[in-house]
Amino acid sequence: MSDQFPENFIWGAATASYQIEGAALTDGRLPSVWDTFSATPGRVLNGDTGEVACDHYHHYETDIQLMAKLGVKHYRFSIAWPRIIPNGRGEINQAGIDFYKRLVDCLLQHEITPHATLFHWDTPQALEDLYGSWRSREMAQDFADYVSAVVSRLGDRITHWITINEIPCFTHLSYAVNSDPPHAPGTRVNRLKDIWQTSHHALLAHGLGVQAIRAASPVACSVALVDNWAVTVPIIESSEHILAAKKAFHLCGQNGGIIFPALTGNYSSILLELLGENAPDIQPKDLEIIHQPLDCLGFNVYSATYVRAANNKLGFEFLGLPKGYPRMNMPWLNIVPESIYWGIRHISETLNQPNLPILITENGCAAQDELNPQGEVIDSDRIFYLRQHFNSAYRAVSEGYPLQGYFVWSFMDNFEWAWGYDRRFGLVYIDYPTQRRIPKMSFNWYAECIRQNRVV
Ligand code: GCO
Repeated sequence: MSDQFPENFIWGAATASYQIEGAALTDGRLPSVWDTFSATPGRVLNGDTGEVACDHYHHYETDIQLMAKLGVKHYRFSIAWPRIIPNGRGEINQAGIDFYKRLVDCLLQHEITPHATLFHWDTPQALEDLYGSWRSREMAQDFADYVSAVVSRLGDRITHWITINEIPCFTHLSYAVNSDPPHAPGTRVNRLKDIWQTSHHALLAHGLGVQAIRAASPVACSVALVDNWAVTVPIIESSEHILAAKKAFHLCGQNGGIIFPALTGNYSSILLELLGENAPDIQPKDLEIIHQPLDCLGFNVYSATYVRAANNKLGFEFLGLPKGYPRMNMPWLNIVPESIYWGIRHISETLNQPNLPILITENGCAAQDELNPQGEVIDSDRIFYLRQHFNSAYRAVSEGYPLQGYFVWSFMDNFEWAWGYDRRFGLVYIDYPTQRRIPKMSFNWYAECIRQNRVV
């Protein structure tokens, strides 16, 4: 059991539109690339799609009542671009705006603060068809226009905005030749340069998006980017291995090519050198646009890589994991709770922004949840996972790092991308055939942590 977290520590839960909403063609929404992708045989496990998902579009009131029961005072969700501007650009769909108004009003009635992500991978299919979406620079401006449309209409009731969730996942994982399983649209781009160009366009969209939020918001608001930077953990906490982990953190391409430019205005020089002619084309002013002042940084973290000092040119080496290393129900979900602490410490120290508030915007795990004969889900493995990670967060807070809150992924089971409904990440179990919501044991455990404001 830890000591108490600071009094105003934010405890929340997170979801994303395509993963929970369903109602794929309701009230004027048009397909996103994920609708098309999941309708294509062989793309998503068991042929699952987000067409119905948790049908949150129709059950949002029940879901919010459950959130209130959980005791979270903050909820992170995402707004679906193809609900607001079904063709990606042009006409705004009032019914889409109205849905989010109802959702947010219901949250506010329950004294839950909304944190809205403006893009969580559901690119309008129309833009993919028009110009290959993120392969085109046009996307950045379309995104900014969409952001203005949303913020000018919902900014009276939402004051916590996140531009984009995890840039690598809808750029590199969506277009790279070797990504497995791929993400939508799953269009393979052969040139490395073209792949880096997609993430550059997404960064540009983020920068223009920040400007659009600040211009459109009728009230003062907080603006964040959510990233899943790669975390390097010293295998032993001695000065030599800590230094090695820090060097490795700097050298991860994913870090140098996403979070570095967003926070410093420059791609890491090491990455650019490494990429050579495969580096993206960067137009004058791009880096200035990308490097917008932020009020907060969102950190999505599930695992990490161990590093040790080594007698080689780099001064470090990444360590593979032994065969029996503990892992949750995903190939990449190795249990490395120190990821929370080191992820925060590296970013604060490396990027020289010691006071930029950080929120864990996602952490959680898939487990092989089953209903027992009494109709309960006793997910002690998820509790184990979360407890270790909460303790790591407590360490970061108690050492003075600017961690201000923690959103568990996910509030409820949902459509886990290429894994469909096969992997469950929720605190609430969804019985998909009946849409019944069943809080798991981890729900009760988290409720108690929130009540006591400490790890229990
Ligand atoms: C992510 C996504 C989530 C996933 C979660 C588990 O950030 O990867 O935001 O949509 O469902 O991470 O894989």
